[in-house]
This record gives sequence, C-alpha cells and structure tokens, in this order.
Amino acid sequence: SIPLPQRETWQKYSAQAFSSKEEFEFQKETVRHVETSLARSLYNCDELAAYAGASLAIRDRLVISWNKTQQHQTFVDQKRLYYLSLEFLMGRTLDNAMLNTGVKSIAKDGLGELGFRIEDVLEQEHDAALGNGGLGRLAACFLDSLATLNYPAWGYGLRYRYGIFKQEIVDGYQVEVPDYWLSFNPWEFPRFDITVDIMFYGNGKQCTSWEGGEIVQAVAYDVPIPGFGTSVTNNLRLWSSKAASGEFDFQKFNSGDYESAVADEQRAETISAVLYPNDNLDRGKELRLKQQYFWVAASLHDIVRRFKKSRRPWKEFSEQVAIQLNDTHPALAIVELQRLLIDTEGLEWDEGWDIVTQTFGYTNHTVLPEALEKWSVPLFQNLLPRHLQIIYDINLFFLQSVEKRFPKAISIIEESTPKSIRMAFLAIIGSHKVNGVAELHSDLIQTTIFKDFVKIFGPDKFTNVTNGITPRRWLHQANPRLSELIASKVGGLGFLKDLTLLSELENYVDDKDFKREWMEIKYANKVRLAKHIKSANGVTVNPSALFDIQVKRMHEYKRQQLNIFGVIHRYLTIKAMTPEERKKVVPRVSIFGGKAAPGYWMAKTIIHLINCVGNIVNKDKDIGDLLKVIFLEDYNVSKAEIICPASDISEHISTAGTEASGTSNMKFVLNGGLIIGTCDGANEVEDLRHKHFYGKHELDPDLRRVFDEIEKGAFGPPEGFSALINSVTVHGDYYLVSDDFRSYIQTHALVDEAYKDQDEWAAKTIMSVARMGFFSSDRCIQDYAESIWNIEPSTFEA
Ligand code: TH1
Repeated sequence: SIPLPQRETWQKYSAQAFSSKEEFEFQKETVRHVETSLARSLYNCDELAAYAGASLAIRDRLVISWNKTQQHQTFVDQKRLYYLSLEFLMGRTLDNAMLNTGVKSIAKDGLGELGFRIEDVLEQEHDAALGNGGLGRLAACFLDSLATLNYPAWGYGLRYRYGIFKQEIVDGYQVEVPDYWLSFNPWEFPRFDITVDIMFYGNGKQCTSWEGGEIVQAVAYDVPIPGFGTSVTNNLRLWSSKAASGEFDFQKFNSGDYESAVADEQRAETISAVLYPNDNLDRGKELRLKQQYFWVAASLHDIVRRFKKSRRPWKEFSEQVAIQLNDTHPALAIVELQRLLIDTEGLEWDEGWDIVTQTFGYTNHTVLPEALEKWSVPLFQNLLPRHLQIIYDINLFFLQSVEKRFPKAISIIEESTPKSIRMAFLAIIGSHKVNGVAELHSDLIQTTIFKDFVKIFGPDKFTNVTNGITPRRWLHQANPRLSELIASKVGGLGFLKDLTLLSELENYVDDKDFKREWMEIKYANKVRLAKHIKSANGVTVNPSALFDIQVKRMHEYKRQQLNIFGVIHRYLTIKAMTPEERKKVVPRVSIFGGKAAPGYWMAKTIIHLINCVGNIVNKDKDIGDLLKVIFLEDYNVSKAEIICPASDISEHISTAGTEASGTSNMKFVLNGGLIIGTCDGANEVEDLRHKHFYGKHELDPDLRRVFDEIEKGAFGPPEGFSALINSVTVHGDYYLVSDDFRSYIQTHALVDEAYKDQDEWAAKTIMSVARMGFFSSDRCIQDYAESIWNIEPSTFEA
C-alpha cells in the first residue's frame, strides 16, 4: 500500500462512495466513456456502443462502493460466508445494476435525450449464462440477497469461456450452438496478480507431496455484486485456467518443442472452457472432476490466504469462515481443506477435522439417483492420489466411530466395479449442517437416501431451508408496472426488501379499480410476450386467450410429455366438437420452452413432438384461436423475465417426489399467475412402478387415443416418437404419465371453468401474490445466516 507520508495526496483525489444519485452525471459519464473508453463519437455510436458507454458509467459508481465495501470488510475482519457453486446463472447485469443502485430513471431519461430507448440498449447485453437451470439461478438470487441484506459474503465459481449452449430449433429439432459470451464483458475485472498454481496427477505413492504432476494456473476474475438500496457491494470471484508460467513450458519453448508447449497451454485452458450442459445428471467425466478440483483448490487457497493475514490461531478458522457447498459439486473442498491443514499447516488429523466439519454446510438439491455424484476410484486415484488417501482415512475413522451398526450402506466407498466414491456421503460427513431446499424434499432426504446418517448424527444436523427468489429481478425488474401498482398499496417500494408486506394486498381483493388495473397489467405483459412470439415463431397468438406456460429444462421427470399429450387430447376434443360446443371453449395458448442436454435423446424427442404438434395445430384453420402451441427457442434468464409476467397458468407437473423445489413456480405466482402442480405422493410412486412391471398395466383410454393419433402419423412420421410412447406403454411408465393423465386433464377442465370468471380469477391471483412473502430469497438467506452460517450483517455505509 501507499506509504503514510504520501497518503494525504492520495486521499485528496480518492473517490467517495456515492450516497446520493442526484450527483450522478449519467449523460456526461456515458458520453465520456463512449468517446474515450470506446473511441467512438456521436457519428458512430450505435446501440451496442450506447450499452457499453452506459455500462461503464454505471460500473464506475459500482466499483467505488465495491472497493469501499471490501476495504471495510478487511478492516473489521468479521466472519464471512463463501458460497461455492459451479454455476451462477446471472443473466443480464446492466438493468439490475441500475435498479439496485437507484439510477434507472436517471439513465432512462438520460439515454432518451441522447437518442436511445433504454429497452433497446438493455437488449444489447449478452446473458451471463454460467449455469443450467434452477441450481445456478438460485446461486445468483442468493448473491443478490446477500448483498441486499449487507452480509459479508463472496461467491466462488468458474469463469467458463462458453456458458450453456444456445438452442436453435431447426426443422423442429434442437441444435446446439456454442455460447461465446466474453467478446465484451464490462462487468468482470481480471486480477492477473491473483493466481494459484493447481496440481494434478503425480506420484500417488508419495503421501504428502506431489512429484511429476501437471500444474495449471488459476487466475481470478472479479464481478461486483450490488445490493438493492444499500452501498454494500459484494464480490463474485470466478477462476479461469491457463498454463502455469513455470519452467516446464519455457524449457519446451527453448528446446524448440513448440508444438507440445502450445498443446500444454491448450490443455490447461480447456479446464475452464465449457460449462457441462447436464441438469440433474452426473456423467462422471474426468474433465469435470478436473474442473471441480481446480476451482475448489483455488478458492480454498484464497480463503486460507485471507484468514492467515489476520494472524489468528487455526482454532478460530470456523469463527471467521463459513463455506456453503451448493450440491456436491464442491464437496472436494472438504478433502482439500483437511489436506491443507494436515499436510501444509502441520495440524494433527483430529484438530484439522474439527475445523473442517465446523466450517462446511452442504445443500442437497436432488434425490434423483442419476444426479447423485459418484467418482470412479481408479479415475480419481490417477488425478488426485493424495486426496484419495485422505478420503479413505475420513471413511475409515467414520466407519470406526459408528462401529458395526451400519455396514456397507453408509461407506463413502461403494463396492461397485470399479469402486466409486459417493460424494453426497462425503459431503454429509464433512459438514456440520445438511439441508434440503423445500419442506417435502427435506423430509424425503431424511427418510430415504440419507436416513442412516440421521440415525448416526441425530436429527439436528439435518434441516430445511426453503428456496426463494429475489423480488428485485423477478418482480421489480421483470414487471415494473405491477411492482409500482403494488407499491402504491403497500406503502411504497419497501416491500422489495420485506416481501411479507405483500400481505397488505389481501385488503384489495374486492377493490374494483385495483383489480381492473391488475388485470390490465397482466394483459399488457401478455401482449409483450405475444409480440415476442410473433417475431420469434411467426405465429399470431391472441393475448386474450389463456396463456398456459411450461418453461424449464427438458427432462422426463419434469413431464413435458404429459403436457404435450394433454395438448393433443385438447386438440382432438375440440376437433370433435360441434360449432355450438366450440363457443364455450376457453381459447388457449400452450407455451413451452427449455433446453435438453445434448446427449439426452428422450428429452430431445419431446422437443421434437412439441414442435410437430405446433406445426399442425397452428395451421389448422378449423381450430383458429381456440388452440395454439408454441415452443420458445433458447429459454434463458432474459427470456424468463418476459415470460414469467405473462402467464395465466404455469405447469409444475413433475412425477411426485422428484422435483426438489422448483423456483420458477415462485416467479410465476409473484407475477400474478396461478399454477398447476403435482400433489405429494412420493411414497406411492414406488408401489405404482412395481405394479407396472409385475401387475397388469392398463393404459388410460384417453391417453390411448392420443397415442393412436400420433401413431397414425397425424403429427409427422410416427417412428420419430415411438421411443416416447414405448416408455409409457412397454417400458413400465417410470414417470407415471398414464397414472396421472386423467387427473391432469380434469385439472385443466377446472382451470378453464375458473378462467371464465375473470373477476374471481383476479381475486385468486391477488390472494396468491399476497401470500408470497415467504418465498423471497431474503428470507431464505436470513434463514441460512442464522441457522447455518452464524454470520452478522456488515456495518458498512457509504
Ligand atoms: C435443481 C432442482 O432440480 C430443483 O428442484 C431446485 O429448485 C433447484 O436445483 C434449486 O434448488 C437442481 N439442479 C441441479 C443441477 C445439477 C445437479 C443437480 C441438480 S438439482 C447439475
């Protein structure tokens, strides 16, 4: 840092964090950035340059608060939370940054006077799509809440060069296009001076040091995370991989082995190159394990380095540091911290292990067996030999401590061929708290997959923290008119920081004017989505029709197939109606969206069927506006911001007991939509599956009609859909599509009836919004902070 005598000069020019927005000269700063940072002028400033200039202007303010927050936190040295997640599905930043720092209206007017519509400028930004779905978006909502609630917290993740692929629909099929998103990203700051060397492979027989391994360098990239209505600005640190600038590569260059030196460089960069596009599926690939260790080792090194600066004794580590594991993807952190403590810092095993277990918390997000991470022991042994030894020791001590009460069932090592490491078991044993993400889900993990651990550790180690969403992005930003209307009734925008204030809305369920405005806003949001559909799909949809939406990753357990079979049933039913009967039909637009993992054929088949049905139905003049079927290409965060405010009904119809929480359900209800959801029935599922195989499996007759139509070729060559039909008819209907079909159709009939009474419908949606207070990610984060992390808000003020 600057020596004391010179600090006065320094401080004379050092910026203060902005406390008021009035002093912000948005236009001056934007023009300055366009002219100097971008070297453009009023003659060649297009919308992209306006986006860049405005972003840099906003960023300057953000950076000052960010620096001050971090300085303050270093100075007061209180306990911090570190949130380790392989996914942060951030979406766009500019709009959110303007709203959180309170300068949106200045920017809107300012851009207007400079000749730009703010909506067009915001559209220029590329989504930061470093995640698959709910798990990654949850991490992003958590960062927003942590900063808004002034908690001292950092996120740690990977800086993928390619985010989740872009989905194109070509001839009704999904095609994946790489998402190179970094060509211009004003929101990240490379820290070329913050690097960590990470070691792989090497001589596994050596107990405490590596020999002859591969070294890859981690470089930090920092992203400021502003809170809403606070100057606290937290940090998200993403690691990027590059070849270590050690002697090895120089030797190769110097000795003329240019090609292999370049190959080394590329191999190193591959580690952070792409996000794995699987949601709720583990494929056990070596590169994925490399990503996990690379990111975990760099993050822990960073955390330990920061702790050691405070010169506190090791036993105070967990009083200064809480680390939350977002699923088992970072579970290696448990092993790595133990390794650092015993191998590098020289602590005894037990001392180290106490620190480890007091530091970590583990969140489970799924019970699906195919999503529970397992690493093949030989693969692991080869890549991380020392870590395998430590895992064996952790396992040995654990099994000894529980004696012979629970044999093989609870071992971290599964006796498969080859043997494998159960990462969830490691995560449980190495953490002081384990939580599920919704009441039902938390009960389920405690009575099924983790029940032996509940017996061993006692029930207090296991808890529930119900997921939530940030009302800033998912209401205020996505649906500004509704946010303003609500604010006018609940005493201003304060509800965005205390969502329970929404309960005030219950007083307005009978207020005619309020209800009219409420429904007008919903209609306007549907018009906005209809415009998007027109330009993206070329299909005209009637905004007065009932908008029925299912957007989420394509997965058999989420049962988009049930939905599209239901749509076909509706189509056949309408086709068979007399003109008189048709007059009573509530017009409907069935809207789907979501990506399939590139190797998931069944999910891709469902996408294909939806598109083929749309093709037939949307062109059928006989049906007209009574039914339209839309598949929205490339569902992502910025599209969700248009879609969620525009639903009348959304579908959350996974097989009972399979969807841990779901979070889009909360976004839809918060925006005045109703939802269809599966009732609990997790316990009956196993029985039904058993009956399908060993008893008589009778297909629902209406579903039979649907299959007959598909098989007749009504929606295109039927061979393309046979796998989908067979999975229900001959392969045991694992997802219970036929069992639930009747009740599903009946529920939709109820929806149609309810929609006819628009006044009642309005009342239902208002009541639902009024009761959404609990589902704020602020409540969720407060819950974690008090029951798991034991952290206090920062006292930093600008
Ligand atoms: C999701 C769950 O499926 C969803 O129900 C939940 O709301 C969300 O997490 C947030 O808690 C999951 N996403 C993944 C992604 C991977 C592995 C497991 C899960 S569980 C890669």
